[in-house]
Amino acid sequence: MTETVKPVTSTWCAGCGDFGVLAAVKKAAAELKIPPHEEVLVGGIGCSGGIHNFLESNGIHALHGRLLAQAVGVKLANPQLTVIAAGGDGDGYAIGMGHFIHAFKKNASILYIVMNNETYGLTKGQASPTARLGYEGNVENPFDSILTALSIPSHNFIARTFSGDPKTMTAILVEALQFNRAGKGFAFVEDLSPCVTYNDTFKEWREKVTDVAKLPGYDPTDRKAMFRLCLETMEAGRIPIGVMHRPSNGEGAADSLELKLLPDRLGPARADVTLEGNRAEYDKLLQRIS
Ligand SMILES: Cc1ncc(C[n+]2csc(CCOP(=O)(O)OP(=O)(O)O)c2C)c(N)n1
Ligand code: SF4
Ligand SMILES: [Mg+2]
Repeated sequence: MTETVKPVTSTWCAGCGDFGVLAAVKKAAAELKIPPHEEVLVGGIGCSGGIHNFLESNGIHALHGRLLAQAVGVKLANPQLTVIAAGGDGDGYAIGMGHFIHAFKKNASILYIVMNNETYGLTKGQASPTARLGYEGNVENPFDSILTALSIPSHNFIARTFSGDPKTMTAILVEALQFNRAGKGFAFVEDLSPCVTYNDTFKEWREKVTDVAKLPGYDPTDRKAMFRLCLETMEAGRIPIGVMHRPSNGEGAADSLELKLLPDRLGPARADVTLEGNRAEYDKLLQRIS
């Protein structure tokens, strides 16, 4: 390890929900014994997107809303790395919305954590795509990432957690990372992460969160059933949390992007690209074009 991967002191406000995510990512990586040099955090732009600076791992600060493109690129360069993209609701669901939707269908085995605080925290509290009606003059209906994720048929892992329940969050991140490390595809976890400075929803969310696993009809292998369960929970004024989708055993095996493009799991970062190692192919190419 070099000094470049040493964490710096956090710049987040005391009590920010993002601390819960930071702790859960650290615990999940420790539980799975992921060496820091084999983990890559790609952060978005926003308070949440700074998370890679506070962790002992490789990190990239991506362009606003473009962290998924970079995270997928890292995974395809070296599929043996554990790749986590992490950012905010503004980063992922506003400027990054196009990339967000495509990530589910691309299905690269990376984990995407969105710290949803229903506001643009870093730029001092403007309405984001998940902002409720009336927040800072917002007149638009809030966007729901879980309903959107459930509506895209692909072999993904989908969950929602709450920063006020770090134990469950750690367990869900462990499962998501295991899903990725087995090459099963894309894992999306939205964490409800209150911004205590511009939109302190801790108390309200603690009262409203509902673990879907405890509801009748819960079956995370059945998208249609989970869409209905989440929608009904929301219509009852509650916020569904928990694992919303996990493919049933064997379903979607070898459907991940890196397994389809690189079946030997050797991306360019690990493949032999020396002239000596590729002389025969190189000569063939020269013959073709000469
Ligand atoms: C291209 C571009 N547009 C706008 C901005 C200004 N900007 C910085 S962070 C941000 C939104 C942050 O909100 P969110 O992603 O929810 O993160 P949070 O701070 O709430 O964690 C915006 C609009 C920018 N940095 N770059
Ligand atoms: S402004 Fe909000 S989101 Fe940003 S660090 Fe402070 S509490 Fe967290
Ligand atoms: Mg935000």
